[in-house]
Amino acid sequence: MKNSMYKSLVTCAFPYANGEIHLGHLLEQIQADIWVRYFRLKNRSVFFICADDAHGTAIMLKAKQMKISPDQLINSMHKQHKNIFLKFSVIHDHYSSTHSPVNKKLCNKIFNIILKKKFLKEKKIAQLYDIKLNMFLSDRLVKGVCPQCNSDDQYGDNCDVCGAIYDATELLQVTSELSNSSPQIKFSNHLFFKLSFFLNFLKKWVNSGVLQTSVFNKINEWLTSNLRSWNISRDQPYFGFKIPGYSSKFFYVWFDAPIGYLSCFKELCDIKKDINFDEFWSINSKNRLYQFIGKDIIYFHALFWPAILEGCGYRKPTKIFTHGYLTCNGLKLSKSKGAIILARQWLSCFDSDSLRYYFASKLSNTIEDIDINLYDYAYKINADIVNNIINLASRNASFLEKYFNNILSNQLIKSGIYKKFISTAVEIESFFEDRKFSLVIQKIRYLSDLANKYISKRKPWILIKNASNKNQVHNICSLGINLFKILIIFLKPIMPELVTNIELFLNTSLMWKHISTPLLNHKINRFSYLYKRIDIKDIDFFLKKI
Ligand code: NOT
Ligand code: ZN
Repeated sequence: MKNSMYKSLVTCAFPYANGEIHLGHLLEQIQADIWVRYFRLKNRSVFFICADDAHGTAIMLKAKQMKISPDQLINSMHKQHKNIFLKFSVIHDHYSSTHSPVNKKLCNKIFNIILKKKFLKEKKIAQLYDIKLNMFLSDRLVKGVCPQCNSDDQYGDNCDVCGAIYDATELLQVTSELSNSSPQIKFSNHLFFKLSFFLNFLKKWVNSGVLQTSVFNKINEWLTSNLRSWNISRDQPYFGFKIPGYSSKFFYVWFDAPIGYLSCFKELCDIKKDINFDEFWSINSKNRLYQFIGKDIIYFHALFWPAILEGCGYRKPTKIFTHGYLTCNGLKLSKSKGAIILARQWLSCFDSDSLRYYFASKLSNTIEDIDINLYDYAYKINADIVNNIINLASRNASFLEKYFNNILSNQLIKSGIYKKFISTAVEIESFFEDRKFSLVIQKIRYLSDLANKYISKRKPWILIKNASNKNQVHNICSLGINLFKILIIFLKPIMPELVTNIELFLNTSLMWKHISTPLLNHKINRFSYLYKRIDIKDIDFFLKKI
């Protein structure tokens, strides 16, 4: 079957509800949104969903620190996150929360299935316990001396210096990050998901082309070592869903978050009555499931998640698309490293389309990190968008307005350049399909340059001085606008706001199929849309401010 016959469901990883959306989140969301918009441009049926990841210790602590309830915190974050995605033209068909009643019900259902099928075992384990605060401490809430290399200031899961992986209880001179006291070791019963039970299934599944090669290699390493059972329970106090039948235990946030993919879609089905949950999630679904994630959460998505789905008889993802980290001048953009740029800070100085364009110019389908540089960003927007693309429209539009009443000529000049644009569409199409957006941008840049050179060479501003050339000028400028129109179709998934304005100017709405049908004898509107040039001073100002 052709791609276009299937329906697709696209997901992004769920942002935690304890912090604001930053450029790192946006990289993934914009990557997915461009792909989804490309599908829509081709009239393919696609749904795009996401949610806030609303549970866990970090959210509980953050709410406490803010002196509000976790519910208040996640509700206000949910509004904020939804709003900011809209401002970047990242439009989900549904944006939910893992704290929803639908997710609670589904978590219980899935838990009961895996319990009944004996995929769970109970085990007593030793954990660090903060006696001042009466709570167990997660790995990131303790620091101590590495048991292998003796480096101090290390977290409870692994050592930053020597790379050793250990249990938090093995750390030396350990202290609680919350109360600064020395934690005690305390025993507690926990529920473990027997991942090793799924070893053969996982080996086959990761080999079936669902992962990029580099991700596959990494996972394969994990699959050759023993798969450790996975603790899906947490002791109270915890903000999350209680495990049915275990009064003081909660589901670990990483148990209910992936289930959120299912429940978020279920909620969408309840909203839009014409989509069917089973049509997407039943084991023999022919529809596609594409999941965008960052490389830090591969383990959860390529091992636990498919194992849970397999264990409960649901379909598995068609593809998992992993991207690298976003860095700014080489620094990882994350709160812990301090090099964070918040989405809202971005909007205080720049627009959303320009970020989408710049990200696209950097994005490929690999897991390499993506380094951004704001001076490079300004240069690209000014050179590609303002000087090339917008200039192509404005210079041709000015003649059409002045001499031809904004009506395009009724014929298209037979020219190599038009054919070139049409034939490049085939390449661009395959770049979009493969998420090689940087190559899409390269081609757009090349074609817009070509189009401007074409116009410059024909010099309509000289030709028009002689009345007998009027027809020729009409044809040249109409071709210029038709070339521009094709570029705008290529840009539509990437810069939706700009393209909406351009569609008003062109007096038509554009789909992929319109690439090869030129606008002839067609009335366009007055060209008034200008894309703001970015001043280097704006960049200096922004960098000082953040
Ligand atoms: N909140 C997590 C994170 O690393 C991602 C959750 C992924 C989404 O930011 N759901 N699942 N699985
Ligand atoms: Zn060490």
